Amino acid sequence: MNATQQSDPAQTQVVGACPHDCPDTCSLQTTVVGGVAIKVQGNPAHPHTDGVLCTKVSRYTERVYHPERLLHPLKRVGPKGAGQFERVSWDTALNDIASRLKTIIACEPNGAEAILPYSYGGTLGLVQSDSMSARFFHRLGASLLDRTVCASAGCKGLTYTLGGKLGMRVEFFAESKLILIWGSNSISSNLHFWRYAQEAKRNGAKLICIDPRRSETADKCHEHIALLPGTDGALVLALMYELVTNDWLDHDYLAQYTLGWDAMRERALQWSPERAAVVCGILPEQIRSLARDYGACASSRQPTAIRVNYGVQRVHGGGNAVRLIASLPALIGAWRHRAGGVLLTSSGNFPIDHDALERPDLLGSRTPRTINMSTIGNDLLNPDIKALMVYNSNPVAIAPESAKVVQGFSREDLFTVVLEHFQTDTADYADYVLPATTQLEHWDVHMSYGHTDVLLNRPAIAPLGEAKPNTQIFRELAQRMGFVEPCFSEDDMTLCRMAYGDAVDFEVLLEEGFSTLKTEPAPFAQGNFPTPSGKCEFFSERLAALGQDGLPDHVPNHETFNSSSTYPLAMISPPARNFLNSSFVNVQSLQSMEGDPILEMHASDAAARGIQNGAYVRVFNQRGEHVCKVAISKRARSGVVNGLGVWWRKLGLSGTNVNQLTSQNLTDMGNAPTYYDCLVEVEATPGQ
Ligand SMILES: Nc1nc2c(c(=O)[nH]1)N[C@H]1C(S)=C(S)[C@@H](COP(=O)(O)OP(=O)(O)OC[C@H]3O[C@@H](n4cnc5c(=O)[nH]c(N)nc54)[C@H](O)[C@@H]3O)O[C@H]1N2
Ligand SMILES: Nc1nc2c(c(=O)[nH]1)N[C@H]1C(S)=C(S)[C@@H](COP(=O)(O)OP(=O)(O)OC[C@H]3O[C@@H](n4cnc5c(=O)[nH]c(N)nc54)[C@H](O)[C@@H]3O)O[C@H]1N2
Ligand code: SF4
Ligand SMILES: [Mo]
Repeated sequence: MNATQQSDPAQTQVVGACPHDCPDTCSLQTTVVGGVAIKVQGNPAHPHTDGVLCTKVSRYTERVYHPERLLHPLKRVGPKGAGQFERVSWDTALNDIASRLKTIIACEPNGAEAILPYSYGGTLGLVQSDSMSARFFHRLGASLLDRTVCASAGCKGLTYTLGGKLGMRVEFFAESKLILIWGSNSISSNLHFWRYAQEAKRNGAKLICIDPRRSETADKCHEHIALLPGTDGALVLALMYELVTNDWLDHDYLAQYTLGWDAMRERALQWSPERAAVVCGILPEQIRSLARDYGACASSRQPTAIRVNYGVQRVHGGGNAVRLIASLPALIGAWRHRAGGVLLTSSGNFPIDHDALERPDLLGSRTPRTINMSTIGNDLLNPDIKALMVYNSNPVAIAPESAKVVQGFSREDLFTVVLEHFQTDTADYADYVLPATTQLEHWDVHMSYGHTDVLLNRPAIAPLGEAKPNTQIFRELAQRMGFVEPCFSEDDMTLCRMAYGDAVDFEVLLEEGFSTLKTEPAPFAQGNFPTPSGKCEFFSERLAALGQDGLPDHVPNHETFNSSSTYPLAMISPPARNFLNSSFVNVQSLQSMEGDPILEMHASDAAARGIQNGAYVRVFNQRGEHVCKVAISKRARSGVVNGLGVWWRKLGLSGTNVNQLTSQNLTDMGNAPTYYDCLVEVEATPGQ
């Protein structure tokens, strides 16, 4: 089918791409009647999507035509946070924003560095995320943002060990005989991988889930290992111990294609299953059995695969945990088979021309400071940040340690502009809120971090109200700032073509809507790791040169689980299935499916506190408190509570969400947040 097809003249099918921060990057097919999108479905012609979308995006029209969609620029008229705004024209808003920015630049000793962009994964489109916006901020000389809030610990770990953000191709999981699903609730957050895993299961594969939570995915696996959060490193070291002591190793692979094996083996031999079991809160026999399954591959040459996801790296030792997990396939030579190895992210395959899109050359000789988005709570306490421009993100809801974040956003001397679809928790603190288009209303081009296809998004409908694409908003602001460089007048189609340059045939994208990158089926079958040594690096010279441990190790949590401490429960806050981070929380049908903000709790932990199923509880620690409804459930193991996230604060039970409790402590690598490294106590609220 053509990317835009009209069989019935009144009805058009438009092929697009899902913009959300999800590894699946589905191909969308939108049915448009009389200029109105009536249905968004999965494109049956795109193999990974296979005609299926998740529940959230199959309701995308509810989000696009939501009665509370922002359709006009707004100016704040009440106190920050109160959400009182009045409608203004685009001219008024943009002229005022430009003049405020000019004043800040002129008054500040550090000029434009007082301006900070803040953006993340509202859309993963290469054009609507960082093209015109990046050019604008580079031209200004604004502070740079370190975009660490999700994946940087794991990506660093993966890159030190394998050399890049690379791994198995997702479709080959269908041929694997053993799949470890590690820190991933795939049914909820990586549905189209799960479909390949199901195919493998039907062909006799064994599926083992490693996750503190008994997730929907764990329910459907053959085995579930419910370790304590942040103890994956200890588990891997003990697996290595078992692989070594039983000689379930591919000696040839280790000798030819790895670096630092002798030292790695010595370290692993410090970790008997008994020792690791105490740290992980599981039984030694569970570790032995997992090692037997994994090691069986070395002798039988059966393809053995690991789907590790970002859930393992939101703790202090997240980078080291990913280094250790990514090392495992080399021990048994799993990389020899295309259906063996590990996949965390496939994003390193995409030949994106970031320099053309983002134009860092516009900085000239200036070297602005870099601000870490994960510590925005602390960063904003610095009065040197005078203006904040937020797009594609909802930091007041998603950043850790919300009390500090709210305090920063409340600063009277901070000028805040938010580009949004909705009046989010963050938009409530804006001086100006600017209405942005959704994926059905703009052009974009996409990569994926879960498969290897490039996708094009065609607009299906005209922009609603006065909404404009992010690119257009920054173009118009650039004009008002007096930026005359030709790159500020390039249109979205030019930017779409520029994203991959000659590396991808744009005509194929226009015709089909997607195009598959050519990659090696078994990229590391004969080494060829893109590391400095060309080998899988157990030992990293690059880390050692930074004064760090060159070998991966188990790095304990900042907030180590201890049943006798003041805060004796470990809280993790993985995604609620029907939300995507804080997106979709305001879509009524999806919110109804989730009900209230839920805290899953093991029966023994609830009983010890006199808490009944369905009770409203106070979850608290030294950083704050948050009210949730308790679900006494087998999904929680003892000692761990699961606060399903990420609600809008104002739609929760107490005007807060789980991030009221999380800390701004960072990971061992990548300066990322440690959302799942968080101790709390729980008590029934009065009257329960
Ligand atoms: N429905 C839905 N889908 C999503 C998202 C969403 O919010 N909702 N978010 C999207 C985003 S931004 C991302 S980054 C991706 C990936 O998002 P991920 O963060 O990988 O999310 P999950 O797949 O839920 O996997 C996290 C799993 O890790 C488990 N976990 C927590 N701590 C640990 C630990 O210390 N060790 C181990 N082994 N497991 C742990 C949690 O219980 C959970 O089941 O998903 C994307 N997809
Ligand atoms: N406690 C806890 N906190 C977490 C996590 C967790 O597991 N637990 N997960 C973390 C992770 S993995 C991530 S990735 C972050 C995600 O954090 P964010 O990237 O901030 O994601 P969202 O909360 O979905 O907010 C995205 C916002 O962008 C807006 N948006 C979408 N498209 C566009 C557009 O085209 N233009 C503009 N201007 N706006 C648009 C949406 O309306 C939405 O409000 O959250 C992190 N926070
Ligand atoms: S599964 Fe992921 S990529 Fe596919 S429609 Fe849902 S959110 Fe989008
Ligand atoms: Mo994420």
